Amino acid sequence: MNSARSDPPPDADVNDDHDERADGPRVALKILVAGGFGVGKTTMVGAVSEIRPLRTEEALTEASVGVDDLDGVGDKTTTTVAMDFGRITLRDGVAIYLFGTPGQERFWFMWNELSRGALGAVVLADTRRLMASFASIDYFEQKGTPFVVAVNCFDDADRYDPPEIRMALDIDPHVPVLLCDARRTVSAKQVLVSLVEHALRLASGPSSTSPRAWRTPARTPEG
Ligand SMILES: Nc1nc2c(ncn2[C@@H]2O[C@H](COP(=O)(O)OP(=O)(O)OP(=O)(O)O)[C@@H](O)[C@H]2O)c(=O)[nH]1
Ligand SMILES: [Mg+2]
Repeated sequence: MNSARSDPPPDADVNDDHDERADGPRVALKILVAGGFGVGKTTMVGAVSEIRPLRTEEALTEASVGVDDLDGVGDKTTTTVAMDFGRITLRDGVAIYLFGTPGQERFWFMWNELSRGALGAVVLADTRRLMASFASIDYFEQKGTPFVVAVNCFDDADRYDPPEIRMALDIDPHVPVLLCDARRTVSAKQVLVSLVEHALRLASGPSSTSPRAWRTPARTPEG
């Protein structure tokens, strides 16, 4: 497997001027960027990372045909086979270590490894293929891991309001549903801040993330 480093995105200027770097961050958090195949996970990690992101992209080959659902992913030619890794330091001395998960079903076994010790997860979704993100939502619900759902607004996708997305994905009222552009640093960073705030709220209040018995379970890495 080739682990390729890629150039930082042109607008990856997050915290270039922050004061914490010399002393290191006071708090380090691990966050996952999950969601279905091709929803923009690698793009989001690259958009916010202040270091050159580690990527494990491999070419989509003929072997994918009939195995992976390639509908609606346009001219995508590569896929994450292990993980993405990036880091962002917030201004208050909080470093976030970002782990992007693989989206293809055959690499789901990585999710258990990657989710160990995570504060929470961003579940990215694409309104053209909402089903692709069901498994991630079920996975974090079952684990009791705090998560937010962030709809990556692709240019050629129909726009829906968060309440419509919440209903379509059958998401609990306490789970934040956001719209974002995974390519944009500011937008992606807002999603991360929302997740940290959500996780802190849950940690300071009574737990309400237990799985709902009546959701038809999707297949997940544990199921
Ligand atoms: N127009 C548009 N294209 C995007 C956006 N986000 C990602 N893309 C493109 O969509 C494709 C898929 O993005 P990736 O970031 O590789 O998706 P992924 O979720 O990591 O994919 P897997 O790891 O294969 O599951 C790439 O060609 C991106 O350039 C977006 O917000 N808008
Ligand atoms: Mg990827």
